[in-house]
Order: sequence, then C-alpha cells, then structure tokens
Amino acid sequence: MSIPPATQAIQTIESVFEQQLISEITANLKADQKSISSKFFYDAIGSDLFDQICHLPEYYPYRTEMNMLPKIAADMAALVKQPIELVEFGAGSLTKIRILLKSINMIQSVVPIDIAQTHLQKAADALARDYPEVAVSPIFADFTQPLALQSHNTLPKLGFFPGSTIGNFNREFALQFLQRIRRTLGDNSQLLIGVDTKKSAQVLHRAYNDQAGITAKFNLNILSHLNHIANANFDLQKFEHYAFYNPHFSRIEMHLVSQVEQSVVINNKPIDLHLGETIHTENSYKYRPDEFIHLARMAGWTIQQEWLAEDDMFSVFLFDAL
Ligand code: AVJ
Repeated sequence: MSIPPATQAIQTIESVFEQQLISEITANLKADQKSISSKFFYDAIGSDLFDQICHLPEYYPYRTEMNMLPKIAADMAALVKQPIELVEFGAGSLTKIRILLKSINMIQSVVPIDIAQTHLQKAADALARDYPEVAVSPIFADFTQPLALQSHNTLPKLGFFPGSTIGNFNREFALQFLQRIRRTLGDNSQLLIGVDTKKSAQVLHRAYNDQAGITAKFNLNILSHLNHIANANFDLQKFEHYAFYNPHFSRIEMHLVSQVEQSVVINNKPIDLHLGETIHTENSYKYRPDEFIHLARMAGWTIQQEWLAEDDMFSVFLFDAL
C-alpha cells in the first residue's frame, strides 16, 4: 500500500519534530544537573492533577487570583472605553477569560492560545455559544515559542497572562517573553498579568508540599509522560518529590530524587542516576511588585495599575505598551 505524498511529507515533518524533542529531552537528562522541561507536566493526567492542585488549601496562588479577578474586571471595565481584542497566552479552559467577559463589554474578540488542541477547541466552542456577539479565534500553539498573530482586525490588543505562569521562566527568558509579546501585541496594546509575590518561605514550602500529596503525584507524573512520548522506562517508585524555596534565586525548585543507584533507558539510550541525584523539573519564580514592574519596563511596558491581594499574597498588573 502506498502512502499519498502529502501524508508522507507530514509524517516526515512530525517525526523530525518528535526526534528533535527526544534529543532535547535526552540531552537535558545527560547534563550535569539533570532536568526535564516543565512543559511536559501537562499531559491529560498532569492537567487534571494541576486542576486538583488549584483546589488544595495550601496552594494559595490560584484561589487568590481567582478571588481578585472580578474586582479587576470591574476596574478594567471603567478603563476600557473602546472595542478591544483579548489575547490569552496558555488559555486552558477559558475560566478566567469568562470572568473578564462578564464585566468588560468592550471585548469584541477573543484569541485564546494553547497547545492542548482538543481541550481548547471544546472550551472555545462553548465560549462562542455563550457569547454569540464575541468573535472567538483559538490558536493552537506553544506560546513559549515565537508566534505571529494573523490580525483579522485592527482592534487594540489586551494581552492576558494570568496564574503566574511567567514564574516558570528564568529572568532572562521572562524578559525576552515580555519583549516578544510587546511586539506581537503591537502599539496601543495593554497587558494584564498575574504574578506570584515573595513571601514567607514556610508558606511557599507548604504550597508545593501539600499534605494530600497531589503536588508529589503531579511531579512524578512527568516521568510517566516521558515513558509514553520518549519511549522511556522510568520506574516512578524509585523517585521522590522534592520541592524547596531557593532564596538566592527567589524561586521554588521542584526536583525528583533518585532513591537508588539506577539506569534508565530513554529512546534506547541509557541514563545513569546515582542514589540521591536529582532531576530538576520546575522553577517557580516569585517577584516583589517593584521588581516585576522594573522587568516589564525593560521589556517595553509601563505600569498603568497594580492590584495586590490581602497580605500581598499575589499581584496582578495592567501595563501599557511604551
Ligand atoms: C502553573 C507554573 C503557575 O508554579 O505554581 C503548581 C505550577 N507546580 N504546583 C506554579 C505548579 C507545582 C504553577 N504554575
């Protein structure tokens, strides 16, 4: 049976892409400090575990930001006097977009960007049904990579990046990302962004070491995801969740600690792990508001308004393009 040429070409491109991904994964597991990119947390099981994390008593960021959003949306409604397009990076289930839409009736168009295609398509269809007067144009893409917004209109853009997802990026990449979306969103654009704040190390520690052990499951699940996509044979029993606050870098670090001396095979290549050696899986940077405003300024954004939760537990900023 012969494969039609077009299909063949697509298959080739896909396998090249897959090979690149696997080489990247393997290289990171061969480095001095082994690591796995946090983007691999979010398979179906990982996304579900993250939803569970959001409802844990110890995990304050999600709850705190959700509680802030209705008031922020009301404040924004008073500021936005002309029709705009809302562009969300990593839009997921569109829960937060819905809170903004409820108050800001100047939002005429919504562009949710997410890598999880099926999930986003469903959420976008439901949103379009509930808001027939709003144009909903989902983009399926990895928002950490450069992307061009094919502007189907000339509306000023409001970028939306909630949840302190920017905390996953180191400072250098955070700066680059903010510069890039400044260019993508264009002049006259604004950016509404949620950022986790610096706070007591004990509170931070508890948020990433919950009693129910969901964060541990979430962390370990990255290994079973690699088992599936990179043909690896990690034994989850042989690793332990380890999360701590690193004050030097103002970040939570998550690692998986090898409980034994072991050899793992990934794409037919062996990876050796010593007893106690770690695989670094995530950083979650915390910012003082003035630090973040400074970073955004260097990326071409000037502060318009700042919202702080009670006890400065979380911050949300509205920036204008410089
Ligand atoms: C989705 C990146 C904001 O850093 O708090 C939660 C991910 N990791 N618990 C965070 C996460 C462990 C979360 N972000």
